Amino acid sequence: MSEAVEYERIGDIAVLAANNPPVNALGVDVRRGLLAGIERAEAERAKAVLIYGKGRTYFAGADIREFGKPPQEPWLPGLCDRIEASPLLVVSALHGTALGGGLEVALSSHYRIAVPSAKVGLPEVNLGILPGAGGTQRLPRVAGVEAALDMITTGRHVRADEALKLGVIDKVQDGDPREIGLAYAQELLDSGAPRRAVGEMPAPDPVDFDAVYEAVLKKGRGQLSPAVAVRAVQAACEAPSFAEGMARERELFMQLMESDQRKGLIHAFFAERAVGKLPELKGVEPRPVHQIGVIGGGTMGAGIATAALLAGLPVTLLEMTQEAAHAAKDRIAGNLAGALKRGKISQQQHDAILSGQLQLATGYDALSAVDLVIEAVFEDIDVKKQVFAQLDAVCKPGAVLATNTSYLDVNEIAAATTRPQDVIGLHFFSPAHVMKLLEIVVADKTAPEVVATGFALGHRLKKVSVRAGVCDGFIGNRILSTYRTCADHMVLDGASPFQIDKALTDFGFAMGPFAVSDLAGLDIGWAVRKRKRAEGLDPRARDSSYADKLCEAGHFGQKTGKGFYVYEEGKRGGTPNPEVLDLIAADRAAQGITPRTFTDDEIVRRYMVSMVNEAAKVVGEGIARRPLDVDVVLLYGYGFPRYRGGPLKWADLQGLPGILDDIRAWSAEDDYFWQPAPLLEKLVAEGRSFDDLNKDAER
Ligand code: T1G
Repeated sequence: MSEAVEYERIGDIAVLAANNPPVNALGVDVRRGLLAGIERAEAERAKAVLIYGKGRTYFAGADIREFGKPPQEPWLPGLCDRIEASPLLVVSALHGTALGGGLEVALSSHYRIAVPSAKVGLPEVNLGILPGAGGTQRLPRVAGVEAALDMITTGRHVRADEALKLGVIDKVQDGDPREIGLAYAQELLDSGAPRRAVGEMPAPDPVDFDAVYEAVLKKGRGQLSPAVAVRAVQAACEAPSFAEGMARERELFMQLMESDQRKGLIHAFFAERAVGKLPELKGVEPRPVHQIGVIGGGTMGAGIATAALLAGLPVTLLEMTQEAAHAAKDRIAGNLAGALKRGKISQQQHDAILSGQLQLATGYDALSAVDLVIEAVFEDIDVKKQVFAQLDAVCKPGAVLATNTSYLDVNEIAAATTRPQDVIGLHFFSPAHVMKLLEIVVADKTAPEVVATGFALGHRLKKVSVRAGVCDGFIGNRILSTYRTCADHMVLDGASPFQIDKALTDFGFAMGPFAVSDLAGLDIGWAVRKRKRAEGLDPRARDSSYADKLCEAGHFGQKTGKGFYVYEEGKRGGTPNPEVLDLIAADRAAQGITPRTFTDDEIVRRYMVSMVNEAAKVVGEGIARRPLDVDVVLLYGYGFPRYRGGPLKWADLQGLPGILDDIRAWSAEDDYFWQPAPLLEKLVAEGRSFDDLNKDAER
């Protein structure tokens, strides 16, 4: 008997305890252990079997690391059928997160008990697949079709009390899972409770599956798994037998298993967990952070303060005047009111934050005792350097001095202090209390424990933190600037900004680049263009003026009601602004450009290839440690469609040689913009992929 499942006999009950940390994933050893345990219990004439998980959780699903490898017996669907078919009474006791194949094992048990804090779910669609061990057939039989469709197409984790109401579990009781499981199994034996095979329950009543399918497909914005899962649940209602329903589920499961979307989503799952693991931080202890300071109470400063307050940290917010400090407090109160409304905090927590946890100040001395300061003042290098000189004077030794700049030189800011080793960039994304991404910008002299402190703070604020080196725009904004420029070039050459936005939302982006600019404010891009022109543009760089003209007319996007789109009060989204097309036509004429047509495919290809090429430069220069770091930044900060895994995962799935060929072909028309990244050329020459680099980094 493998130690992945321990066998014990308590009276009439055989106890199978899963012991496969960290999350009792149903890897081959666990599956073999369960099968052997059931067979032994039957051979030793037990009357009942209890299945539970040791450690922090019941089974959290199939072992995702086994995906794509040759499957090993016993397969999970067959194992679930075997558990269900056992003549013994099988009981599962759930704690932690019973997810995916884990809930499927529980549903193949005859009875389920759970501790109140347990959660259950079938989140397979979030991995680009669907429940493949009977979940789409058994869940509708216990919870009904509507509830099953909701759980399966959303993948949401359902709390024990709701699961009880839905009939997914039979009893909720606090205590140790082994103890409550044993007591419940004995109670069922004593009461002569019958075996209750879910698979033998009648097929549930159907719903209008075509309508559900269309609605789910639309909501997925191109992601297929939730919609395909609807067809599997449909089989639970329409298949002539349970076994044929299972066969249909398997067929659809295998289709999705072969899909690029599955590869993209699994990559995203592991990439977001890998970004926090940096070899250089192994064994490096972060500095303790018990209270923090935030300088600047504008949108970003207030958002950062809110994120820290929501994580339970006392915050001292510094502004130049009382008036500005109170305006900052109002912004924070607005953010907290939103969190209260979304049920993220209780009224009590809300009040405690505003009546004590948050302190306002107008003098730097107020920051003398904090463990970490985050500066979020106006994006001007001289202003930043003055602020850091002041922090250097007042902050205690060992305090971490962080800047929230989104592109300025962190080395130059650090040099304005006598302790550059304590300076780091913590680049939050707006709104900072909502957006999960945090770029941790490591300057040349930043000490390892200061980097570790940045990651520890990111974890505490529930952020996905990614290490970035110092360059203009770090990882995200640098790559954004390139694919945004590519979009501008396509507009100059004949494409309409509205066609570009549509092509990229069809590709899966939440919004197209021009709608995003309207949301962020066109004045931001205008300031960047003016800064770059002032620094001196390379004469070979193409430039455009249509967006400047829009700004000169006072149109900054959503905040002024007009930009690339026109926004009406109370209406979602905008309608294309026809004035933009006139400005573009004038810009083309002024540059002597004869416009041509672009297909949506060409638009997406050029946009994506420009993104991949710049991303390869970012990795090649070491600004990003691994390709997966870039993928996570684009996924969490730039609305990149998750089911495509990120730009470099997309590139691998597309094939790097074809991408390099395109760049070389397009450099014939613009050899300044389309300069192939040396790393890309190297990988193609070696026949390797970005994923190979990710694997190298693990070694
Ligand atoms: N397989 C392999 N490793 C897993 C895993 C899994 N299912 N789940 C988690 N891990 C690893 C994870 O990579 C990390 O490793 C460590 O466990 C802790 O995870 C037929 C086929 C359970 C809610 O989708 O949602 O069943 O980084 O950092 O924040 O229908 O992990 O430490 O090396 O995330 O407390 C369906 C996926 C599978 C659940 C815990 N199941 N996991 O969250 O910790 S498909 C899922 C989670 C399936 C069947 C199909 C979360 C969690 P490392 P963590 P956490």
